[in-house]
Amino acid sequence: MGEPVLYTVSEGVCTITLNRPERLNAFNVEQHEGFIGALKEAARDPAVRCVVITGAGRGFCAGQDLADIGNQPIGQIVRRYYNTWIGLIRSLEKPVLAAVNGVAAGAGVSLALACDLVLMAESASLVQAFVNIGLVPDSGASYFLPRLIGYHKAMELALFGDKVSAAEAQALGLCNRVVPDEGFQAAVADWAGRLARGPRSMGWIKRLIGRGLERPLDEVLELEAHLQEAAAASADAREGIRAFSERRAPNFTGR
Ligand code: T3D
Repeated sequence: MGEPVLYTVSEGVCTITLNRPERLNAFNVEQHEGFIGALKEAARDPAVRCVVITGAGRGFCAGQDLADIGNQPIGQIVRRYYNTWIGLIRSLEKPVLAAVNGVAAGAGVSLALACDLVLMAESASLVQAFVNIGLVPDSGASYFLPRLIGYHKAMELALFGDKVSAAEAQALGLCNRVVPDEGFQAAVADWAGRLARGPRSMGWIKRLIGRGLERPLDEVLELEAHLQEAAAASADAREGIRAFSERRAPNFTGR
């Protein structure tokens, strides 16, 4: 068995691959630790301009490894690992793209929903599997689901635990795009490349849209003013405005 998490950086795109394909990339402690380390490194490394999270083999992530459950108190595992990586994805000031190459279940769905953009391969699917084994949604599922699709649909998925096809996920608003399997890697590379060539303000846009969901209008207006000052002072904003007046495409550097 190889490393449970693979990490590469190329042309500004960091790709983090969950790599336990024989278990559909379900999380054990080693995979949690590798994933948390990878997210911290992606946040720290200035060469990383966007992050792609995907799975090896035919699955994206099947949530908790059920062969590994019960070795530690569940609340402790959820707080120490799942909650930590969900927080890291949300606070990472770089766009994070979930490339859902195959089935996602339980916390694997939460992982996709925590990302900023979600691309699904046509054959991929999502399963709110918690109820099927007598558990409750975790890793932010109860936060993301009703916000994305409303209370009743969230309840339907969470109470019945049925498989949702990629096409249905898109119709519900659980992913941005569905791509035919054969074109999936190219579509992921296209979006990741665009994000990696984007300006520094992309990270601040992520912070703003996230706060816009949660905070009252007056606070968000103030945060917009504050971050607009920061954005306007960035090298990328200077380049963007110069490029506009020179009628050419901007060359952003992420600073
Ligand atoms: O512990 C805590 O801290 C609590 C935290 C909980 C967070 C959670 O995520 S709870 C939810 C855990 N996940 C599940 O309940 C999902 C279980 N898996 C499934 O329901 C199905 O496998 C799928 C719907 C994901 C895929 O179905 P299918 O038919 O495409 O594949 P399969 O044949 O069921 O699975 C393929 C293999 O992966 C199989 O192994 P085998 O027989 O080839 O040796 C299967 O056992 C293994 N596998 C799939 N999911 C898991 C798993 N092994 C361990 N843990 C899994 N979650």
